[in-house]
Amino acid sequence: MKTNEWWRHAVVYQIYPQSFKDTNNDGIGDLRGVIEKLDYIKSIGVNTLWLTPVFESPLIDNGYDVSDYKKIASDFGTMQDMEKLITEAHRHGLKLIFDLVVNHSSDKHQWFQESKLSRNNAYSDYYIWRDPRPDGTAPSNLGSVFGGSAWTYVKTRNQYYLHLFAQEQPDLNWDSKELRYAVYDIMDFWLAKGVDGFRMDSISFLSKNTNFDDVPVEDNKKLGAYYYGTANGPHIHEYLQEMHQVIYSKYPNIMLVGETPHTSMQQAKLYVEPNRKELNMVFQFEHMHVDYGEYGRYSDVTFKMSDLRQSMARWQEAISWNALYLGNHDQPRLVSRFGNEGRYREKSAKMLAMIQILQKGTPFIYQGDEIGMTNAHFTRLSQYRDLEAHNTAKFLQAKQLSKEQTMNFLARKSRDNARTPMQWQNDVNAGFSAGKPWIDVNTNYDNINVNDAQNDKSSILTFYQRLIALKLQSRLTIDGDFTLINANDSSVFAYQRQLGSQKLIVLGSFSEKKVRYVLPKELMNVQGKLVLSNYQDTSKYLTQTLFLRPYEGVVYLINEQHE
Ligand code: TEU
Ligand code: CA
Repeated sequence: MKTNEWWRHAVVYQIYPQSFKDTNNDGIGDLRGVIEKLDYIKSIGVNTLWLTPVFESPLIDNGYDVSDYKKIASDFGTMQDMEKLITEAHRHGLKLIFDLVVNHSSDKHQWFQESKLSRNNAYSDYYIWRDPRPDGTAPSNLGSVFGGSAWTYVKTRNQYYLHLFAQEQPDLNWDSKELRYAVYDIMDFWLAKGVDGFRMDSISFLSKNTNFDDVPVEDNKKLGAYYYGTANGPHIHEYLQEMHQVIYSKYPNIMLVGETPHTSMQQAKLYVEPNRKELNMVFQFEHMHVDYGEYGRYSDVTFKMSDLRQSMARWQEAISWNALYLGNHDQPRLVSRFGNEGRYREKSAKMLAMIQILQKGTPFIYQGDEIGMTNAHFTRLSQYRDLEAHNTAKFLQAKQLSKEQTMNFLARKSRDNARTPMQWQNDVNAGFSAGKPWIDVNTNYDNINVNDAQNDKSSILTFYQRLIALKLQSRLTIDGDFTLINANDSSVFAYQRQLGSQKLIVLGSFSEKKVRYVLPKELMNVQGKLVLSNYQDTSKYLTQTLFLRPYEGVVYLINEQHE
């Protein structure tokens, strides 16, 4: 493996600092809290950290609205804290990637403060401004992610500016070369300090169709979806290749992972083909849409395993290298969404981890999933902190949904489910903070916490440690080909990884019942040895027919050269 391809052997732990560990009792997690927990993070077996944004920000969107890309938000700490974190992470043998949010900045960024003043100053075209329509209304019918129009009027310029997200998140104009090179300068600033790469936020929106004509409006909406004409626009690959050329020429050993919402497989291939020199991998969203309902993400639709399996397998077979994830700070807790957070929480969390991590690509583990943290089950709207939750509640109530239904949709799918404080021990505020946490702690910290998990050989944490060790120990699990097994089985998600004469058979039951599972004929009478299971007494050798218990996950190794 070429040294600069370390990301093929990376297992990444995503930290949401605001909710990770608070060391100065203001109820907000901070960088010193991350430093304090590096030993724990290392003990999981991961080798790379991804930190969500900690730069100066009004925190309208919890840091995804940056007002100074080269300063640390005082809520999270100081530049010295960050420099210490970089040093300490490396001392622990951990790479560290930052979250670069450059599709948009905060409206409090100095660039925007200047840009909105006039049509001809140095920053006038750092953002996307358009004249009002003759009747004074917005330039187009584009809606924004968080609800409402994607356009906001500014009197001083007598123009509207574009914001795909909140109005406090004006989109940067990537058609401006000065702006692009100002972003590369920010990347250089952090790479020079030793950062090992970036997760690039909303990167598929950087280049837009700039005519901004009206877009189609779905029947239950008043405005057009934010991704029409804005995702995977005309110059996106040109800009990423320019970024690659500028950045990699000076820092050849970094990792760039793009978050690419609303990106098809064909488009994703263009981002990750190595010889195109754009990104190493992308977070795509197809498998995150398997439980969308008539109002999109917020719904009470339960996913079908067959849809999840089909989507993940499609991307495994079509894309050379995938970012593997089932949860993050934008998604509900994976054990609640795809597993069973009640009786089979432990079994299903382990099985899901196995199915995710042993696929081909770089696994991303979100803080708390390694101990099986669940959705928050908030019962009051006032418990939610995410602007998306509050905007969604308004939207759903305008659609005449009952309060119960609205609260049910939020409880199942809100991003705040993944943003409740990390549960360290069975103590006040789960050991996260001695102050009042910025968001309620999940009430189940008494039996779901790191401390208990570390003292329990059969914990989800212990299983993650063994699973990550298995993932990293051989070329089979890194480079082996992926093939689905029994692609239509109603309960079991099964696949094999193959490299030369070695095969790894991975089987995960998504059923709460015991199921009978018969291996396909091509796997008849082969010698398979058990390497991992989430039950104690799984048979040591692969048999033709298996009886998988509720959420049973098993991994067998076949060495065909012994045949
Ligand atoms: O999310 C980009 C994105 O696609 C959003 O639509 C995301 O899928 C949505 O929040 C799900 O409901 C990135 C960040 O991950 C997210 O936290 C930010 O809110 C967003 O960009 C704006 O920076
Ligand atoms: Ca703090």
